[in-house]
Amino acid sequence: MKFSRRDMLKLSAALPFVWQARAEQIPILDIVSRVLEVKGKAAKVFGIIGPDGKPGLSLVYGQPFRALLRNQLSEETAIHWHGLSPPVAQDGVPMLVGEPLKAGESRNYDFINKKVGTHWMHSHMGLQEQQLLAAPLIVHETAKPVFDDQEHVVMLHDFTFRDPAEILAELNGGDAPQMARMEVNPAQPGTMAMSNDIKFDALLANDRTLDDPEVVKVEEGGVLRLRLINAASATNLWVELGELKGQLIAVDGTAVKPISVSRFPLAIAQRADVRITIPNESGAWPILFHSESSHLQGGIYLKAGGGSVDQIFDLCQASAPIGLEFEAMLRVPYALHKSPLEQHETVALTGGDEHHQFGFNGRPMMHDVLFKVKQGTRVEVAFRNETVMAHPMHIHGHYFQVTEINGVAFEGAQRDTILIPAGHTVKVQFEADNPGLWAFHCHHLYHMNSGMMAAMAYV
Ligand SMILES: [Cu+2]
Repeated sequence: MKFSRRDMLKLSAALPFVWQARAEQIPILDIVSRVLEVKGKAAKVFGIIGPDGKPGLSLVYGQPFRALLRNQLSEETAIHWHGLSPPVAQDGVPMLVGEPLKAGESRNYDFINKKVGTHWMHSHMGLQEQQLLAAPLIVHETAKPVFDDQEHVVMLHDFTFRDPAEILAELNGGDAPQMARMEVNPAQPGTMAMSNDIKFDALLANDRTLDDPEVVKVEEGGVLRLRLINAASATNLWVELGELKGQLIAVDGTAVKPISVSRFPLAIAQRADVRITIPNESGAWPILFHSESSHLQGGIYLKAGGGSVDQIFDLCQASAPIGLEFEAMLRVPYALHKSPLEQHETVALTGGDEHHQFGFNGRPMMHDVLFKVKQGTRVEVAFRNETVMAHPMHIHGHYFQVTEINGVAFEGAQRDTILIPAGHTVKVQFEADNPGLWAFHCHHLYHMNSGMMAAMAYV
């Protein structure tokens, strides 16, 4: 095909428009302040609104991660793409690499994304996560669902009307009223568990309380893929499917060998994908989320046909602390590529005195380097919890396999966040394949801001 000069002129005239159209396709993520009504009271919170006006962002596997992040707040922030493994400069931890996003500032993000699954984005700045500065980040396998008739994302938050800075100051000051009583774990006599050291006002599911729940319309006899995200700052959860049965197909966005579930734990920052077959009749079924070791619950309703939604109160019997029985049942569905295992690290989770000071290996940390890894090797980390509380441990930029629980080895799930209950030791292994200075921390916001925030470097 030959172009005439006239064609060339037409083409070059059209080019800026082509370029402009492509530029306009970059999704905009707006970090905003918003007012939420919780139990009849107004609360000022944050949020991240995506290009379709809904929270967060959906991508399709194979697409690069591209976004223009605009900070509409009057304070600085930093957004971490929890579950993706970007180059470290785009990971959103400015205390380690890069700069915070100043008030009114915009920034472009552009990297190759190799992950599918249910992920999320959240502030890595101060205590903003407690003020709901978080949103879903979903990477679909294909543009159209392959297996599931319908899908629904549920983001969970522990909510307080209080200023989180006040809560942290109170914890660090060792004020008694804020501290919950230690409860004995009936499943493991002799061990204590105290993960909910803060009293919350509500458990929100997609910003709603259980007395005014979200009602999701489903098809009689259909299949629903629930993508659950525990975005709580300090609350591990039990998921209760009630009369419904589900197949757990992924944790932290990564496939596991499917297992049947009706009740299972979801620790802080973890995600779970559950396929639920809706009964072949009209009805309404609650999916409930119980706070570990407290009386709060949240939930949503699935409704088919003319089912009626009953009122459920947001208080329930206190649930048992979360152990590792469920984690021990999870398996990777395929053989993993494994580089030679060259490095073994032990990280003791320590602290928890009356001033709520935590740390690793006996000392409080704030972005200190805990250990260094060599690129191209496989690294094992043993988390040994010497405190009386559970800690959801998160390593940025990498995916680890859970390989051992209290001395019992197995081919466990691939995750980015693992709960280490009090007194337990869990080993994980990962490929050191993403050079940088990476955050390595407890995802309990108040532990993280009380010394459980370290880093992992490359040699
Ligand atoms: Cu912790």
